[in-house]
Amino acid sequence: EMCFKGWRKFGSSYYYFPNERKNWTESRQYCREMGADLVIINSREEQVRGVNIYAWIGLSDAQTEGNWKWVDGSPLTTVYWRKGEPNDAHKDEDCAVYLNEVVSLNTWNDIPCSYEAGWICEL
Ligand code: 2F8
Ligand code: CA
Repeated sequence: EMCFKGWRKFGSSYYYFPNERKNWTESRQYCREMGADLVIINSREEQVRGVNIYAWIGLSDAQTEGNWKWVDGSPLTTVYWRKGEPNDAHKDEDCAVYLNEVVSLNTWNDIPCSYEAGWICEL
């Protein structure tokens, strides 16, 4: 079975949690250079994997404000925004991060795409 060093297998996908911080575009580029992309969360099983720092997911509304799309263009089937999110704070929050939430499955927040965060690749 194919297995990349440092990647973790859950279900039918492999995930990578780099120990660095980059903005959303650079994070996505990092994943793509390995033939992967930022994670697309489309099941409850995928959503429960915890990370304890902000980590970019493959979700953005940079193209059209309020129209959140996954990096592969697929529609949101499962939605796990934190309470009150997405709020486009300061009208400048077009990229989504995941932050583990102990008491709730709802872990997503929108923040500025230029912010330096961790990220999750999926292959
Ligand atoms: O209260 C929610 C709010 O908290 C922060 O802003 C103060 C977040 N910003 C960053 O983490 C950069 C907002 O995105 C979030 O909506
Ligand atoms: Ca927000």
